[in-house]
Amino acid sequence: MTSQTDQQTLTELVSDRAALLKRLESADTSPLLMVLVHLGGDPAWLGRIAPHIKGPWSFHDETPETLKAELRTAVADVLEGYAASGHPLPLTPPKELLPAMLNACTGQVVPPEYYPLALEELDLAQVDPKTVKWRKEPDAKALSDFKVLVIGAGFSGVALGIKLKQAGIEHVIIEKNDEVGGTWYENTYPGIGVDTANHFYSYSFAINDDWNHFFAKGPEIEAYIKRNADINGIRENIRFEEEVDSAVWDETALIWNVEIRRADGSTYHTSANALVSAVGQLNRPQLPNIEGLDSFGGPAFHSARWDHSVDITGKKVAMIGTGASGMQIAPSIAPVVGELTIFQRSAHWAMHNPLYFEKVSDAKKWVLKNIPFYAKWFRFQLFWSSSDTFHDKLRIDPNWGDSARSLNADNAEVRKQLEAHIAKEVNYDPELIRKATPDFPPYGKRMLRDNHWYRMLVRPNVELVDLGIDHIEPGVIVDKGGNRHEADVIVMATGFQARRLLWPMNIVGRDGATIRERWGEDDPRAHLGITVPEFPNFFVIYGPNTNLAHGGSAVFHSECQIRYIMQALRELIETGQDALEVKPEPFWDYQDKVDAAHRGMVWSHPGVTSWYKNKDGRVTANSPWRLVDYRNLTETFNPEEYAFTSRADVKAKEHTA
Ligand code: N01
Repeated sequence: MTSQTDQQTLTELVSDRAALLKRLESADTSPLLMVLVHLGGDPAWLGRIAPHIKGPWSFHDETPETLKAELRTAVADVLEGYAASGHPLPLTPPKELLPAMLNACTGQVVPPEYYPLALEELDLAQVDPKTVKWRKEPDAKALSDFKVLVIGAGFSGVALGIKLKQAGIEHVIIEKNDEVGGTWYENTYPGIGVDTANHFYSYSFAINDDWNHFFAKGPEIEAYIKRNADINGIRENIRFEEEVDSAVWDETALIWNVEIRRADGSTYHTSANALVSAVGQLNRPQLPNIEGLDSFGGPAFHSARWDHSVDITGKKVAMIGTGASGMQIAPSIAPVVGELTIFQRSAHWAMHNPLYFEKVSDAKKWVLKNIPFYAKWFRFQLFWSSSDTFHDKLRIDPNWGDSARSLNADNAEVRKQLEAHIAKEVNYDPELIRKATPDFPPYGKRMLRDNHWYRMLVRPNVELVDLGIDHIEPGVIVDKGGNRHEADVIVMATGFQARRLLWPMNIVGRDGATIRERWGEDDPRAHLGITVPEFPNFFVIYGPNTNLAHGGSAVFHSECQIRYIMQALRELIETGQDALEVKPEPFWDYQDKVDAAHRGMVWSHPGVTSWYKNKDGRVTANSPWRLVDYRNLTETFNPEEYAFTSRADVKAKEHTA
């Protein structure tokens, strides 16, 4: 239950007061307090409980049991009051209380610049504020003549499909797999899961109060995407097992001509007015270039192409790579395999979170489902817990003394806590501490969740090798120290070709410009991460400089991009223009701003090597912005930053020529 609770449901909810009070025992204090103040409007409760909420996670709550019991009673009272009076529940809390509520909800100070974002994320009035509405009834022909081709039916492609359908814009989604889900369909490695809390890592327009875990495993997320595709009838627009080979902009017709390859190798052509890439940055596996890999002889596969026909039980498994994927795989397979040898090129930081392994109890699910507004406040609390509060910890303080190990005082404090965690988890083994502790500041690479990685390292059947791989021979991996490690299976958790964004597609824009020429092998750039000069009516979701590495949720980011793209499409359809193209000035101005911002962030730190940077050291993958900044940057499509063309203009030009 969220907001538009009908009278009958409310009456049922309060019909057994004792049962309701019992059920409320499973509620977390912070969102329950928000429900009370929202519905009851009494700020005194904030004053009483807020001092006990020490931070945004439920485990930061130190409210005494007696006070919690009072809170539950008050919530029951207020719900009973509404049930008895027949008054509808207010959709929004008293406006003047919102700042104090947000602060109490998160146990921190939420600055005013976050209020619009908070209201949007909370969507208390249930109007889906990120959905783009027509400003005037679109001309029927203009609308029916306009077609969008979306590449990819993953988390973002499905969301865009939903928004296009709602707007009545004709579209087709080309998906290379035989199912929706993208990343969550392709990655099936043991332990696959998300490290952003799911009640936030999900569509803002499809809040799910049924997650089984606070950090769900892959199949549950895949099922969520499928469910949303089904509920919204998205499948009928998807062409499965087809891949876009090339897309060429027709400068006369002002359309994209797209060549598509079917699974059987045959091809066909189609056209679209607008082209949207929803393939993301992490779609094409990066295989390591190691001498002799081809001669290994046994099964060797990438983490995103897990070969389930290979039984690893009791086998000698070698895993290369210790990033987000490796960190989930190794602890999941270590108890099953005979020996696990992990080849680590660099150690990664991983943070402990007490909720990481916790299941959402049925009792908690009941609260999420049935207590009005609770799920929304819970989502906002998680947004805050996982997002911009970390950003300052990633900024380089030019006067900081210990600059090789940390960036600033906050960052140093994080490092201290992480080091203490590692030491405890590896039983204070000095050799393991040395190997497992990164030599760069925290957040230099994605901060991982400790998936029992460190305690896995002390298992007798696990060896962590940090000498680097020299070469591979049949059945053996030889490290740079000359040590020979026998292996039956190699797992390559070696990441993706993020810098070669959109590869292997051939995208050809105006005047024959190709994306590969413009971006090279490793320098993708786009205005707001979305649009590219010389490539009219072309949009990228999860494009250059939009990867989130300080916190937040990729879903949040893609929703910002989708809103912007939908506004751009609206601009075309409503104004009768046929093409839009970002002007060079705003594009380059944005590039300069991104680069300048990155110079002060951890990813530019000289001690950090990662796929975030290209060979020239420019950070191409990550967003330097806080979520609130990016939301504000993309909130409103600015037509002044774009050049518009119509077919009539083209004809007139041809005529003149
Ligand atoms: O890939 P990675 P990933 N020889 O690039 C090493 C998302 N994700 O698949 O650190 C030896 O992070 C490489 O070493 P180094 C998330 O956005 C999310 O793990 O470069 N080693 C590194 O250790 C993430 O950021 C989730 O020195 C080689 C590892 O391989 C992104 O996907 C789960 C090597 C690659 O790590 C990518 O994560 C999974 C070589 N030749 C993924 N080449 C969750 O939400 C590379 N490495 C939980």
